[in-house]
Amino acid sequence: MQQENRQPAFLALNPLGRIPILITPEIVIRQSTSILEYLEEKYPSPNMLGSTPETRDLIYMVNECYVFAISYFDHASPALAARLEQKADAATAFYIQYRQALSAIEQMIGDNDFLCGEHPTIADCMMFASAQYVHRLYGEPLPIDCPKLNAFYVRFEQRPSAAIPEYPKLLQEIAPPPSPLTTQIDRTLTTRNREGF
Ligand SMILES: N[C@@H](CCC(=O)N[C@@H](CS)C(=O)NCC(=O)O)C(=O)O
Repeated sequence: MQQENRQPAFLALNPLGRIPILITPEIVIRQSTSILEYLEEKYPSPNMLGSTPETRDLIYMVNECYVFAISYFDHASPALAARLEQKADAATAFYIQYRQALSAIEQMIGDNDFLCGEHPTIADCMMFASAQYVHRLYGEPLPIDCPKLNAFYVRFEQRPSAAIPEYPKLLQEIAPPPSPLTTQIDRTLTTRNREGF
């Protein structure tokens, strides 16, 4: 990888060295949620921001869920080992939090076409894009104990806007196989669930 996001020119724009980043002649935005909010405010019709506390709660839950997922991969993925000191304990802790957040989302959603009801919101964009990234890049599908989220994923994947002709080869090359760590944690979570965790 070129690691362009670690070069001084990029770090001057975002000291965290993270993507995505939106650069317009007027503004630089460095967080995926605020990028979506900016685009929605610029192109407000149809309204995808949602106006209820429930919608906002779900949007922030989805965001948090994938911060846990990203943090898990930061500590678990061999592809990222050169970038930070990886700790197996941190990987385990973040993976458990990721799975707990997925369970919370599973409980917050219904069986409608979209996560917040009959109309799409940015919660759908964030949830699908993040789940696809975790699935296609890191080989981790959504867990089977989240049937509503899985059904949402399959539905949303059919939408023309969600189609990717081919997953970028470079990304496929850096994707590690599903890690034994995950299997081990899955076993622990299943046992805990049985015991009322
Ligand atoms: N909270 C940030 C998270 C951004 C983030 O962690 N991006 C990851 C990819 S999804 C990244 O830049 N990884 C590459 C790296 O750290 O070098 C957001 O939602 O935009």
